[in-house]
Amino acid sequence: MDFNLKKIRADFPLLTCEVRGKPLIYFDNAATTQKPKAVIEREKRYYEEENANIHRAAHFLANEATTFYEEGRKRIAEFIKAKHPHEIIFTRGTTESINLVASSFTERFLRKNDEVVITAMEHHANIVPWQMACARKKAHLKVIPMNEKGELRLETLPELFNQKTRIVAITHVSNVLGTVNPIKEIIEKAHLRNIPVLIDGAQSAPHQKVDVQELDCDFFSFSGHKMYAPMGVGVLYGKERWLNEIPPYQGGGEMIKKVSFAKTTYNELPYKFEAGTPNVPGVLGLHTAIDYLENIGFDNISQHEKELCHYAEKQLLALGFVKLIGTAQQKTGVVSFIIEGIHPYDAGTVLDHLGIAIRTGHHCAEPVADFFGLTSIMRASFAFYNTKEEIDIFISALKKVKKMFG
Ligand code: C6P
Repeated sequence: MDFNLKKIRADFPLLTCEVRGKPLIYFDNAATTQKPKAVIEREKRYYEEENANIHRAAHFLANEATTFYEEGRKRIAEFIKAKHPHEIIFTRGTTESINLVASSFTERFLRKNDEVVITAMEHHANIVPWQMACARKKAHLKVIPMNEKGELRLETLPELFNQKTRIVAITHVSNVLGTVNPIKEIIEKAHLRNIPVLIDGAQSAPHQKVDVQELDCDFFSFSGHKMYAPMGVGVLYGKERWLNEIPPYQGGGEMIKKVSFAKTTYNELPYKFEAGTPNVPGVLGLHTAIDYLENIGFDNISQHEKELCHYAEKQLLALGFVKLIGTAQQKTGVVSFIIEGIHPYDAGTVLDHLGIAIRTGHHCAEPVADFFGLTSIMRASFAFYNTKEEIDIFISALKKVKKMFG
């Protein structure tokens, strides 16, 4: 498909809205993306014409909803190139996907004095669940450090990946620094020691094509709402072997084969990990979002977003009063920065009054802000529907901010 920005923008109703009397400039896409009409319509159609619970009844609507839901699973398996659809577990989002592994995998495999390895640039969703698991099992959390550019210090891996390491959990793309980590290399190094690797793909799946078999990762997690799909639906991919070996995460309906007061046996994959009523319209919306994205093409998406990032960084540096946070060689999606002497919250508030949505704060990655000696950082994060003209308006707005506070 041609990359026609005007046509693409017309697909997103919210992009035509005004905020505080100004045309909206939405640069908070790493937090959540706007939804195309096709996704909104898909959810609406489900509730207007198809609503029923799945896997539970013999009637027409229930059968149809079950078919659509399972077609969604197949589509997602194909999208990330999983070997089997039953390696796709639907969750509420990346956070729940990681909590599932941190709970079930560690229940089965983590013992006293074992180690879990994460990195210095993780979102809290890929720190806290592991801390909780380590506390439960009296194990230790180890951290791959990073340098001032926001790149992982891979020379530390030989020491960090050792006979006590039970799992490595790393982000594919940092939500604060935009760093694209060399996960294939890290996975290869971990596998040399038979250590499984979980990838937090929350910030990569919306921007680049993912092939879990090519990466050879053991687990991969992402959120629907960051890739133009509804909130409340996410994915955990796990290799069949691991999913078979680890215990269920939650108990309830659908995840069982047979229940008696004496004993319960569990369902097969993927249902063993899907207790209770799932987010059926969310899965249908995610299916539609993936069709939409693949129709635009990930090459077009990556190229346009890279151009936006480079353009924004160049314009920000040209201002002369901005410091970029995160200058890794391999970056995507986000541009974080500070203005010396101006609190990000003040700057963010002025931008908001000009119709520009950016995020300020520690972005749920407090250790990253700590590393740079900061408590708050400004972040502009882009989607394929953003434009260079929007960046120009944003840069002019920052000049106003500097005049007001500087
Ligand atoms: N980051 C941001 O503004 P959930 O909330 O489960 O959909 O995703 C959690 C999560 C996990 N890992 C990474 C790398 C993330 O960026 C996020 C979410 C948002 O940066 C909200 S804090």
